[in-house]
Amino acid sequence: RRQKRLHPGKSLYRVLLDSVTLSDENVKFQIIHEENKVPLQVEICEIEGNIFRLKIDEASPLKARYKVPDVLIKEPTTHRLFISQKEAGILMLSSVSEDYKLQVTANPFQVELQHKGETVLSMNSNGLLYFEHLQPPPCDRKPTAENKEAASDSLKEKQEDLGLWQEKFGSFLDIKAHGPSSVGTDFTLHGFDHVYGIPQHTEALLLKNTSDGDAYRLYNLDIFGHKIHDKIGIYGSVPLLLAHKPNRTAGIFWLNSSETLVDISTKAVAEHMLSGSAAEAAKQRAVPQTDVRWMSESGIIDVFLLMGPTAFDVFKQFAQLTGTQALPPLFSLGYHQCRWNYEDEQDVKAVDDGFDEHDIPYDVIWLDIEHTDGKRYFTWDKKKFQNPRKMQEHLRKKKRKLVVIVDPHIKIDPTYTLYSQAKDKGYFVKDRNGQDFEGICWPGSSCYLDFTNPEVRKWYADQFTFKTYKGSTNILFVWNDMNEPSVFKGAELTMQKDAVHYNNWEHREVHNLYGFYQQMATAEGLIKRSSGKERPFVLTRSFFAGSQKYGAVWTGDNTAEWGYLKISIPMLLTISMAGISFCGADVGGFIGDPEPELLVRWYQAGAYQPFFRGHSNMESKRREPWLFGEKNTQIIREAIRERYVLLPYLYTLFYRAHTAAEPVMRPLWIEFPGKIETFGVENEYMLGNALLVHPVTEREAKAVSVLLPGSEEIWYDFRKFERMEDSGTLKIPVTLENIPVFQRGGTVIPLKTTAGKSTEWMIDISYELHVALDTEACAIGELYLDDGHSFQYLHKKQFLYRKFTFHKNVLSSSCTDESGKYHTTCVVERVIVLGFEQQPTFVTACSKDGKGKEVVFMYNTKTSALTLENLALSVDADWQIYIN
Ligand code: MIG
Repeated sequence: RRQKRLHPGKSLYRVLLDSVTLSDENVKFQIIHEENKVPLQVEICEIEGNIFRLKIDEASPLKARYKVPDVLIKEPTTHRLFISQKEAGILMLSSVSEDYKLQVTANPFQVELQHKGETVLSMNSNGLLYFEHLQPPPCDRKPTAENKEAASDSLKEKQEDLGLWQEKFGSFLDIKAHGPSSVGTDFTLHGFDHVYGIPQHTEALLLKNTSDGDAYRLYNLDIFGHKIHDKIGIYGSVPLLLAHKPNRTAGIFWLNSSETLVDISTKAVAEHMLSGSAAEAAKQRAVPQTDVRWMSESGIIDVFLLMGPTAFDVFKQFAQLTGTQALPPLFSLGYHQCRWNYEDEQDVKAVDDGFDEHDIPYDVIWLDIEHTDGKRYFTWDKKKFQNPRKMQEHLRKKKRKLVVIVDPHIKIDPTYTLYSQAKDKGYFVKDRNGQDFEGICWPGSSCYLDFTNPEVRKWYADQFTFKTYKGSTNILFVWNDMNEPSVFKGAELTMQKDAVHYNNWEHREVHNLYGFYQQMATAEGLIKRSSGKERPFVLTRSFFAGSQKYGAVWTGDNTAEWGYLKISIPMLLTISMAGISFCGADVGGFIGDPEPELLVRWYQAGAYQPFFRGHSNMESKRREPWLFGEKNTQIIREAIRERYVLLPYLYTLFYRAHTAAEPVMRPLWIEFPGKIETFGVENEYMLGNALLVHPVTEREAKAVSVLLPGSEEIWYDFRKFERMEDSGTLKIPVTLENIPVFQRGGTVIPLKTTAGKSTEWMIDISYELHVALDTEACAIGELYLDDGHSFQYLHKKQFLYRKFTFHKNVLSSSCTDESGKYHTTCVVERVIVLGFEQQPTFVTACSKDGKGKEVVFMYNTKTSALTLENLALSVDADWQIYIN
């Protein structure tokens, strides 16, 4: 409200050019506000890899302001900037390469970032830089004339209205011990009219223009039954915005963990063309422009400008700052069966058996809050789970895993060791009076662990050791819920902003980081219990920039309605673009009961999304995949089996996400950055660079309209292998059996030849390659392989990273990373070449020993698919197949 009183116009900030200093790390100078005269310190630096950082803090604040810790993986490596001009009110900074220039205008203060003469973005060009300097509370102030006036009644009332020192929210009073401390500024993205990112909202892929009062909000909240198309923040926040135009992608990463609002306005501005003749000089061209205004409740301005120039560069730049996706254990890419709740050991066993009886693969069964002794996490309900170890041994024999829920609130109960220990050690968040903050949650009155404290995180991590966590085994993994944090009867169902954390920071400063820290501590705990050997799996509901390092996220309590299936696609794409590849939505919809058709469609979509879990609410009817009649069971089985067969490809994509920050699930525009028709597409997406997936999100659909982008591309039906006649928008007939999936020409996809009961049952199953030829009759693809669960790939380089190339009718398998070694007896059994123009006469395979072997083949003249059978070519060796 206070920031919104500042309207676009001339900024009152001006640069004190005398204060400019230059070092290897940065350029510093002060700016001053014409009215309040409070100097701010500006720091600009160039970070390796086309990133610029701009920090603004008070030059001498009353006390230190909050600077987000632990999100950047390291202090970024900087390049020295050069001052190329400092006169006439302009400070010109150049990068070493001189490709980038930062033009700082002194009065009013503005920064313009140019790349090879093109202005990409500018800051404060709308004059919305806003910075509330810390002040002593009114009662401490010396009675100057100004303050006397401020104390006068009418003004006091006005201040209260603006919530400077306290603010009411319903029946809650937020006392702001440190007074107003809001910060904000605007950016103009020149030539851009497509912007994305800043999850999490139940919103469209393309960010919309906001008007007064409907800014995108970044404030982690537990909103049960959240609405669709709403800009209120839910569960998690990543303050990263991407902007795209055909020849460039850029990103703005606003590193601030307090409540943040983002206003967006896209418009066309008239650009005068430079030209000779007077008549032509009058010509104007409409150039798009997007203005983005960031407003945070507290902290400092610390913003990273990610200059791309491609989307993949932006992803790398963001990962360079916040880390890449953790490589998931392979089992976690299988199917997960969850429910609130699987009641007891018998129920778990019966559901597990049900999957085998119905021949449906799955990897993990989940236990929700009812498995505990009265919502005391790390314990078991002694009646329902009398022998949890035995239950886990049973699952282990079936080569399956267990995930249990562990929430951050701790039941107030002196006989509960976790509570009494944490209480004694002072590990809970405090209220404004210094007492342990008490809130109501599942267990009743609860306290909240202060995960912002490193000592608390260490202690928490230690709770996961097998000795301490009674009844846990190494097939048990963890789910962190309610970590926004959710506080029943709290303001907006979360913790009061004046609660106090480690080092005396108020909750308002750290709010959006709370869940990030819990997942961090949990993941560390799981790694620790295995003495650093095993990869953790932790699912979290709340997240922040960098959460990708710790595991997976899901989109929370969606509803069993078609609209929620539909919106899950842009929601997952947005989370993926914000660095978190391992994401999913509850299959079936959490709240309510899906009609069977919706459930089937949801399984079909989920099978082609990164995190694949069926889940349902306590009040929902049972929903195991075999409860909806033989036909639906059959279709769901098929969808899940397709997922399992596809795992080699998916795992390889996760390796790429882990090592090269490429999102697993990606919007079309990232793969086709020059094709404007893809920029807003959100009803289909790419899985890696090879598969285009179009979930069916309408009831009784007979056909869907699919965009196959790129006039120079060839697309193949993923299941029937036939080449699509055309690219462009096609009407594709659909049945309930499956959803449209296409393979892009020029790619090779590794698959398993069949599915097994779980990922662990599939280790020895042989591989199949789908080689889809492009217009040049070429294709290329990869396979990444390791033990699927340990860190040996990292510490001992125990992995295989293979490349498959098809060129001039030769398919070759070669090594992409010689440093990796991993022994497998697995073979490539079958190869299917799609789009092979004519029937071959003979085919030979040559492995390393040089011996050629004739290959059995089948050629389908109708689809032009060539199938090579019984190959038995080692996965870990070089070989070639010659087609004549
Ligand atoms: O408000 O633990 O989003 O997945 O089943 C309900 C019970 C609390 C919310 C989670 C949901 C979970 C449920 N939890």
